[in-house]
Amino acid sequence: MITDELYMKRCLQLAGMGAGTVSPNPMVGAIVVYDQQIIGEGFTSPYGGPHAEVNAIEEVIQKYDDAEAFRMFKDSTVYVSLEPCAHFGKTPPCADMLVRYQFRRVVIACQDPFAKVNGEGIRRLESAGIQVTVGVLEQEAKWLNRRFFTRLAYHRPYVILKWAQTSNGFFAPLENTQQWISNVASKQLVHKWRSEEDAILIGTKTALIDNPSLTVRNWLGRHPKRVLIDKNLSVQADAAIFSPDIETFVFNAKQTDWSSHLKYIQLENFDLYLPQNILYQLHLMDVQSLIIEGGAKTLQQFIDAGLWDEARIFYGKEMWETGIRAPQLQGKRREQYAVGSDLVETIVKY
Ligand code: AOF
Ligand code: ZN
Repeated sequence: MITDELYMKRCLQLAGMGAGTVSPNPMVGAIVVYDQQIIGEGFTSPYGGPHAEVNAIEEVIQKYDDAEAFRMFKDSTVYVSLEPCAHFGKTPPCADMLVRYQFRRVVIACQDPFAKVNGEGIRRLESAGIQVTVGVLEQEAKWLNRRFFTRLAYHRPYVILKWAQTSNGFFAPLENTQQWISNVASKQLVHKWRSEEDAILIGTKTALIDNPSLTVRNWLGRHPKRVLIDKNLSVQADAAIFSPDIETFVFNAKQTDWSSHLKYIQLENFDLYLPQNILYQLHLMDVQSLIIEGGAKTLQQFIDAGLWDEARIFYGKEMWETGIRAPQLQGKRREQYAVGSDLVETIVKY
């Protein structure tokens, strides 16, 4: 006997296939189950495209003729990892479509907090006489879409801090150098991480010293938008972060200028509430997640403001006598794993 949880697990797997392409939409997975068999699977199409439920149902319609599909739907259950939408956005309401096909039952992992949905999808299904179950693998579904839920709850992007340090807690041996992630597997992992977030941020010093391009090269995926903190515009035009293929947002105290791929955003009272102001501006641009790759000062500013959700730390084997101390973080969950020759730790704040 296949349980609701097992079917929902498949929905979460399908949802994850939209990672890096659906934002700022949530990643959603859906399946159609008839006579204990999955007859259609779908996940959210790249941003602006059809929702998961539409793709799952479309797969069934492709396989059977219309009359046959319609007959099966009346005895089928739809499993979906987020409440079906009830609004006309870029696509028509999924809840209305499920009602139209007269599905017998709909199982939902969690409610959609988006103001235009927020329980209305569930109400529509129920008032049409469809049997609805809500809350199957709810925590897992919320974790998967933590970026989406953070945006709706706090009106800011989900923030991931990333850095490398020595095993004895040094971030850099002295001013103007940095601990490098050297092994191939770790580098690839970092590029995969970049491809999963909407934007990537560094501070002035990191741009000047490391000259990173912040692109995704060792993994197949989209480049995040690049964000640079550069109060006095001291990073030169030929810096790798300014390469013309990708947009770069430069938060500074001097000018606003959107005329090229370099978008300069001037902040008044630059040093006052800097992390808050940056996150708010990014939120207005639909940036739903941000990975911060240093350096020490930038990371510390976000930590001091309490504006982080997750940290991913690489521990190298070196032991230095002195240097710049890496940040210390308190989190509710900590997990460690080995990658290549490195140890990686994930700290989740809540
Ligand atoms: C679903 N299934 O697969 C997703 C949903 O502009 P639209 O039409 O794409 O709507 C975007 C909103 O729809 C988004 O903010 C979220 O509330 C919901 N996403 N809903 O039924 C899906 N991705
Ligand atoms: Zn929908």
